[in-house]
Amino acid sequence: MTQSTVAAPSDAVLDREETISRDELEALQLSRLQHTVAYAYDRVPLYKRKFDEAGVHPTDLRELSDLGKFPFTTKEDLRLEYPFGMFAVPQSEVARIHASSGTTGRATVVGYTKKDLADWAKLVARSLRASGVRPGMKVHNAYGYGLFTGGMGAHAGAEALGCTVIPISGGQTERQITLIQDFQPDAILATPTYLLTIADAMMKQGIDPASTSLKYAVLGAEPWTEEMRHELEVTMNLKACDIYGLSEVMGPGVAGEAVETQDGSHIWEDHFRPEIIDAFDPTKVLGDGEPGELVFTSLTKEALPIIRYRTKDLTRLLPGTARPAHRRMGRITGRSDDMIILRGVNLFPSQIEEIALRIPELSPHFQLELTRPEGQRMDQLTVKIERRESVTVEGTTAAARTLQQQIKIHVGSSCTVDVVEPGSLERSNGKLRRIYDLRPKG
Ligand code: DLL
Repeated sequence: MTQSTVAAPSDAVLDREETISRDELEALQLSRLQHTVAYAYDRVPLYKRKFDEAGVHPTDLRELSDLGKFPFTTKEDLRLEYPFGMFAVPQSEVARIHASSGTTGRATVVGYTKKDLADWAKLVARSLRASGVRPGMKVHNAYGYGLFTGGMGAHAGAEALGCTVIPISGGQTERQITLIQDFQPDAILATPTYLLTIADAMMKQGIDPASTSLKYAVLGAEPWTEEMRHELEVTMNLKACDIYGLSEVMGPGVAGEAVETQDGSHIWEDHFRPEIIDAFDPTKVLGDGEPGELVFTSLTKEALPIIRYRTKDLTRLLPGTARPAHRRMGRITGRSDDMIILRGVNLFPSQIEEIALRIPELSPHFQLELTRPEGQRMDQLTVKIERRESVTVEGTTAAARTLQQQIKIHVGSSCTVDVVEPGSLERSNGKLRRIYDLRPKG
């Protein structure tokens, strides 16, 4: 099989805001934006301080482009205000708290009022529906539950859509497989690399991953490529769509992809105003189509209004298609803080994924190791990648050379390729770590 045989489902009833004109949407954005900046300024001391320092006042926002006058918010701001300094409502009105894992510093804490939770569920429901999920379907939710927004965010959205939710969370892969076989779900929600782990474990058990009941997968929380989509769609015989989001802005469902076009996630612009800025010169707001860093301003959030949040995600804005008024985001090439700079060349793991998956002998399981050998000043990149089960060890020599050459041609970096045995690299349980930086610190 060279492509999935699952068809896009028949039409669904859409939210009114999904079908409005761009003009109507922008008028709605402007009034919501004016409200949000005033609301943030009045209720959150950090915003008052930052706006005053920048010499801007909420009344300066007369048209959408005036947003560019307002200061950015960063993860650092949320960390400094830890835990609840960014909240715009008294704690008694906060219905739920989520937080980032805090592996790279203090956790960032976010809060939601009851209305925020209802809006969030509505937007996840909208995203799932766009990706082919329908009321009445059984949905296997393998995003992690807990402080991470993925599990509970996806759960509430699937319930709001009218699905039967199976809240398995991430991990316990053997059990996931048993439940997929016994409960016969129609859709699965997971990170792309975790779905790969599930497919891989099925094959090890002698189960054909294409034989399950799954027809739709809604995947996100980490960068993935068109090549990975193809891999998963063919291996599992399903339609795989993207879902994007981040906790500081809401969680999953800030943007979602339509199954009929599969051309990038539509940003739900009735709730979020996106901008693209030059990551190196943030004073420059870039036009649609130009690549840069994605910035979001929330338009309806009560507990944690967020103004011009710098996501560090690198992408571009594209015109709406399946939902014409809502612009799409291109695939995220990577995060500016995930970028490897190797002897002056910028490199992202997704570029390696794209190239490796075009080489039939190589599997999608790879990791990148950065080292600086003793006595040398030059950093070295080693791509460790598993061969496909069906290929002999001898058959991998040419594949390794091809990968090395293709990386040199398309990325511009010299690297070493180490083809390893199937199953020898660590498998994903959620967001997969691709980069192992083994260079001496300091
Ligand atoms: O990962 C929320 C989420 C959960 C989205 C489930 C989709 C599905 P955080 O843990 O705050 O929230 O991480 C947010 O993950 O800034 C991106 O770098 C990355 N990310 C999220 N979705 C995608 C995606 C959730 N579809 C960070 N493609 C973001 C690429 C993504 N990267």
